[in-house]
Amino acid sequence: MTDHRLLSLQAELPGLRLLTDAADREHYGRDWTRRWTPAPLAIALPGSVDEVQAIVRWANAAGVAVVPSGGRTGLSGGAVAAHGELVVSTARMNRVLDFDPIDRCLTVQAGVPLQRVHEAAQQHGLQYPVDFAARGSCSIGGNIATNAGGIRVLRYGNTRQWIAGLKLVTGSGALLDLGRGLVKDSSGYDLRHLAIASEGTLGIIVEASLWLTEPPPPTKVMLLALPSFEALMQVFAVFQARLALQAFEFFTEVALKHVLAHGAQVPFAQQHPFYVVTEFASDPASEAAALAAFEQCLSDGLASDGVLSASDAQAAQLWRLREGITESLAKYLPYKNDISVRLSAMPAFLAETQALLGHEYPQFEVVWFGHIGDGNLHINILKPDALALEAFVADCERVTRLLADSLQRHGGSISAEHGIGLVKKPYLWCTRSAVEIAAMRGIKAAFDPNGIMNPGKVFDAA
Ligand code: FAD
Ligand code: 2HG
Ligand code: ZN
Repeated sequence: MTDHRLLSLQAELPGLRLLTDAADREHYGRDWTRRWTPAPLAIALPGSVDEVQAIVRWANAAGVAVVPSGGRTGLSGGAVAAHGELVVSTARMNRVLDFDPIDRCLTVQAGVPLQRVHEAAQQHGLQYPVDFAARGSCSIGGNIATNAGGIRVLRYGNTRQWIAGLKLVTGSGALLDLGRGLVKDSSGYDLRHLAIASEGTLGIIVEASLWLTEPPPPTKVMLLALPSFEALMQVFAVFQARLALQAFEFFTEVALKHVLAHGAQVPFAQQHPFYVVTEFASDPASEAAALAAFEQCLSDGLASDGVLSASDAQAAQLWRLREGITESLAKYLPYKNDISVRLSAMPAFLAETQALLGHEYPQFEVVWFGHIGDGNLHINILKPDALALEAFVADCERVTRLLADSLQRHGGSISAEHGIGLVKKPYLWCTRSAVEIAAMRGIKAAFDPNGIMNPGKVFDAA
């Protein structure tokens, strides 16, 4: 290690774990996006809050930018370090610290993977209900920094709803203890909520207290085959009217083709253009209501086939058809859209977007899926092998500009759950007004006066 800045960091914190190998810099310098070439200065792996504070103070003095890094499963480039930044990984801050049965609150360090949070909640007879396919690798700090959603937002809400408190080392190195598990607190601005979805631009989340809830009821999963896109929201309305749903997700035949090629099992003898995975409590009343909803959809021509899970193993198989999509598409370097509109706007928005993408992307394979019950669509555009990444991205950005206009007209969001990062930064205007973006810049300046925290992510400095 010869860089004079790193020598000064090492001198200040002799016990700090620092990585500078090319392989480590490549590994820690990127998330699941593949558009940027990783080029961090080094990777720091602090083991304590004190070390995180000391690193941030050093970074201010040395003028080195800091990229907070969790599991790097992000899909928006938020954890990318491509300009000589110091990556601060929470990988070693991975302990469950406390559980309070009266508050039903689990306190963990930021680097704890989501799946470990699930397991810890279960050990106490409770549940942490935010869940999605990256559970084994993503960190709770990253979940908070992106306000992650997932497959049960319909029933339980997204990460924001479950954060009882968090500790944040701000861009100036101060330690803030926010929320503190209080159910009620009207003492001014709730800074905890500024840290949620801040994507590492205000500071580093080092600890979180999570509200836990009753364990989920035993559930059943139903897979429905649909004849048309137009049927999607109508099927949702039929099911919602008859029973409480835990999840309502959709995908297309094109998505199914990729998950099957990736090892999942064929669900129906025939192919269908659209599919829905829905989950509900397996009590007799809910099951009867779900079957009645299915019958109604069949007789109204809204569904063409369906299967109800007969075991947990079959339920997992059906879930895999939806949850395996992202991994099955990764090799095509997809351009990802993660957009949302209000449910009431969805039918008109769906029709418009289908027409827009059909017109603008005749040459690319377009894969639709997502959390339709939350008004959240994931539309992945697959890069043809023969096309260079730059040309592919340029064409996708041209179309995203049109999509952003449409989102603005429909009052939607350019990022429902993955965050803005680098990928969606050019389109923030379609969801946030100029005044809001100016307010965000002001908030950043208050937390991070020297602009060292994840610069260039979400929005550019003024
Ligand atoms: P990272 O990728 O490491 O970082 C994400 C952002 O948070 C970056 O801006 C980073 O700087 C910042 N950050 C990380 N840790 C901290 C910290 N301690 N303090 C401050 N900032 C920090 N997302 C969903 O919302 N719903 C889904 O259903 C979903 N499914 C997915 C499925 C797959 C297969 C994959 C690969 C990803 C999926 N994601 C999903 C996206 C991703 O998993 C989430 O965004 C997740 O919350 C990121 O967590 P992470 O620890 O990997 O964060
Ligand atoms: C999901 O819902 C994730 O599966 C990933 O949010 C979406 O890969 C995507 O575009
Ligand atoms: Zn999603």
